[in-house]
Amino acid sequence: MTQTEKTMDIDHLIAALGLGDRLGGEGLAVRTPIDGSVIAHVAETSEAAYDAAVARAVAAFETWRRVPAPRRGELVRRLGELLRAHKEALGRLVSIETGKILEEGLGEVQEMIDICDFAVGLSRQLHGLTIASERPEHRMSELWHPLGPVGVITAFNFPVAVWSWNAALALVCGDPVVWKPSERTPLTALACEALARRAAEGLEEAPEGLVQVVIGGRALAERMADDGRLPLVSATGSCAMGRALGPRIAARFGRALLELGGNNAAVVTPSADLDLAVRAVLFSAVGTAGQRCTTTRRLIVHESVREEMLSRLRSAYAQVRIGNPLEPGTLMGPLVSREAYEAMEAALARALAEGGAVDGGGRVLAERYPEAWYVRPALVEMPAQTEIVRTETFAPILYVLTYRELEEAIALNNAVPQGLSSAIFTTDLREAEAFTGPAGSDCGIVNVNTGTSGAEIGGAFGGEKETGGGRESGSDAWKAYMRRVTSTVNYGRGLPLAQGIRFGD
Ligand code: UN1
Repeated sequence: MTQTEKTMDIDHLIAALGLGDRLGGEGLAVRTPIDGSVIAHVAETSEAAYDAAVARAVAAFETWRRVPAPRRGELVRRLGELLRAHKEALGRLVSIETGKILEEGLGEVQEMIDICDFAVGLSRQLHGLTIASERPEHRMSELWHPLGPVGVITAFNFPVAVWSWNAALALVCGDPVVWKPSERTPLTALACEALARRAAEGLEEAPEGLVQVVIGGRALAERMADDGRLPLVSATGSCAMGRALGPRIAARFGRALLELGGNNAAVVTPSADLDLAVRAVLFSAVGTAGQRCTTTRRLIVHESVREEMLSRLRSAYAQVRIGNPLEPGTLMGPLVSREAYEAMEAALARALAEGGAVDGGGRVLAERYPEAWYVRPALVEMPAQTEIVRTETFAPILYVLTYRELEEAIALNNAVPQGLSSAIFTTDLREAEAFTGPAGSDCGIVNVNTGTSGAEIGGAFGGEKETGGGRESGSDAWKAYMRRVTSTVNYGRGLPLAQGIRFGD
């Protein structure tokens, strides 16, 4: 695609998605990783504008929390319809802003549509409990009420889906959303804000300020972490980001929902269906150019199938078409930035120094795209799980380790600081159950015969240890966006006290 074509394409997308009013001027330059060119300028949010945005969210909460939850669901239903109508344009913009292939850009929008559908159903199912009281003529119950404005901080790699997991739930739970997207991907965020605004138009009960985007970097994230008007801050990004923000949120007794790094392993056992395992590992290791928090970064393969698995993987890797993510047939687009490329190169150098055998890596397409960072994915055979293997590098590097006994594989899987996702490839029921059981993988996501990435929205998404412990998206993740009330009602005339205490009678 030539420069002119791409510019026209962007203008067309900006018009189609209705995000024009926040663009232009001297603000932040937004570049596409596809060729490194500047595609737009976006104004950063000043301190005063941020304060005004949160004040609007606080005011919106006053109204929104009184709107019946199924009517709140109507807003999210409308948002889902608009996302359906704009899937092509938004998916394309996701690809342009992140560099992920179009198929994945569209998949990301589908993930948003799915969570909207989920949240609409949820809006009629924010169920509490009835609890047996120990006292006569008493009823105990648990109620769930809206919490307040939610701060959402998202990363470049899933610029809109992760927001939607938070926003769709927050909105039906009665909470306005103040969203700080990655500085690299403000356009898709502004597009979502515009769609959410349109969804609210015509819905009488919806106040202004339910969904607002604020643009900025670390200082803005810290301001949100410190802001007592945001009872919940949901942040997705690196472990370092979580380490910086988590204690600040805790210091004011705010709630943090953290979804941080992953260092996900796939265990390939002697009984594995290798055709399936190769395809699954390829998608999870190479997809999104290794820039998912769920990317497979470690392959723990049984010694008896190691050679077979590796030779099949090598030929699969050789067939991966690397290039412009908007072109049909491309499987791997660029890394997001020069820094990402340098981090990959540094990791490969360290792997070499730690005894690894590196196959792949290195820059490609530099002549065609001098300002962009396309790389070959790397397979790295390691003698042991050394320090670099235990480190998350956001790039398509797959470290290969060997094991003999399943316990050893499970121990290797667990011996990293992160605990997001994991997978085992086996047709042996005992092995599958051992891996998914209480003494198995210590991750939040534990899969059998499917890869570590590409989770559906219906399950709770998140992980343990340095991954941060938060759960977003499906299952009962909605409870994080509400406050729990335990209520005891005495419908008798006496005053029996709990624990049988008699007090002055
Ligand atoms: C992320 O990389 O932060 O499971 C989210 C997956 C996607 C979400 C990844 N559904 O790979």
